[in-house]
Amino acid sequence: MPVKEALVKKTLAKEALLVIDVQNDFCPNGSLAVPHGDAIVPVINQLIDRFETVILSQDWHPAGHSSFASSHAGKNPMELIDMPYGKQILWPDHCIQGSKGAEFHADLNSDRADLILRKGYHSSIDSYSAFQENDKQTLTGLTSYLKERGINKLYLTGLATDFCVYFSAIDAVARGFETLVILDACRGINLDGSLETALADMQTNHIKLIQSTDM
Ligand code: VGL
Ligand code: ZN
Repeated sequence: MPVKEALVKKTLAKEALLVIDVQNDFCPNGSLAVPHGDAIVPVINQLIDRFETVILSQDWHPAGHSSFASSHAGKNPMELIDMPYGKQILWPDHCIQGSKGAEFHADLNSDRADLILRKGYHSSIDSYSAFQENDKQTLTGLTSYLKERGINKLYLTGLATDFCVYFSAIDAVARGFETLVILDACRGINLDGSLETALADMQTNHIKLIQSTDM
């Protein structure tokens, strides 16, 4: 790359590391355990050391949340239901506000986070994305936060690749952020091929899929 172009690129890119939902309930022994979810913690900690701006999201549901199968008589986890905003997968109870399961993994270095963004706190709407809830209308405020700070490039990590990381990445790119997903710093749930679908859809949407070892 010519020197001038390199300089322009450097001045224009203001980056942030976004760490999605690295919480006990998504790790082994958690109520919605993602296979090997805890394996990403050391990878993310190394990345945190390299970024000036670090933002963590935290899935944060009230007890009895509408995304829990236990809130719907006769329904089991992983079944689909119709919500006013569309189809919703029902999950085991997870990440209940103030519970041990909702805490970040004990080894995650959360000290350097500028922002801890909680989501999923409205009883009747789930929120996979860190930008907007599943009704695709209710905003979390993250877009404004990032734009006010002049951040235009996002590196996504965390859990789960095919749900909260995926929806956050799709919403990020739709809002004009240059969006990269660091695959070895993510793990997926993979429900009926959801991981493969999510990876393909991210590529279609010009989200770069990279490895931390290539950075
Ligand atoms: C998530 C399902 C339900 C996630 C959160 O963080 O990917 N998945 N709530
Ligand atoms: Zn959740």
